[in-house]
Amino acid sequence: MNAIALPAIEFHTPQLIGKPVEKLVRKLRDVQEIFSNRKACASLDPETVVYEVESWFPVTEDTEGGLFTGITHILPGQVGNEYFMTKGHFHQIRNRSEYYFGIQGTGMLLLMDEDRVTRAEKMYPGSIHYIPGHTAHRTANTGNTVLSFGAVWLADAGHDYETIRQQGFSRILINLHGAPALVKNEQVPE
Ligand code: PAN
Ligand code: ZN
Repeated sequence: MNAIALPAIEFHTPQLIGKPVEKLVRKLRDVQEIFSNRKACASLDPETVVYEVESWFPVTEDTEGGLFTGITHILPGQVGNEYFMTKGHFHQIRNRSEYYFGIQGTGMLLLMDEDRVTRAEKMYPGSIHYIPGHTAHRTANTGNTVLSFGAVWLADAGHDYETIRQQGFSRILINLHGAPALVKNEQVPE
């Protein structure tokens, strides 16, 4: 008879638990350059946690066809009128796609193609988002509570943060009179 085992990992909303989950904490001091308003950023405590990522890597990064999973938790907050958000990236292997799914809280997923056309999708518990290849992705917490979302991506995708660090997104998400608005990023070329 075959042994029946518990799965290797469990989904305990909203946390990934079990071995060997790896946890990454991004504080304001780690991500300060992603925010447009540097002055507002400098007035906040650099030790403020902006987001945390819990990931499970069941195979090595060079495993073609392998999958990784993780949960990101973005704290509520703003730098000036810009919501707390992730660094954002293209995948190193550009055609690698990804799924995101909303677990708790509300937010927005920014998607920018290689022609720098940016759109946004609302995130909420139960929302599912297909991120096509060749598309940079960044998430922002637009609510007053923690935004948690799951992700599933290809193990060999890799993360290219440098392109976004240099060129930014063509649009930024700001709190305009109490509601999220996707507006032109004046600090980068169109
Ligand atoms: C996600 C992201 C996570 C954090 O797991 O890595 O939300 O965002 P940054 O990596 O942009 O800081 C994912 O998209 N993986 O591919
Ligand atoms: Zn990704």
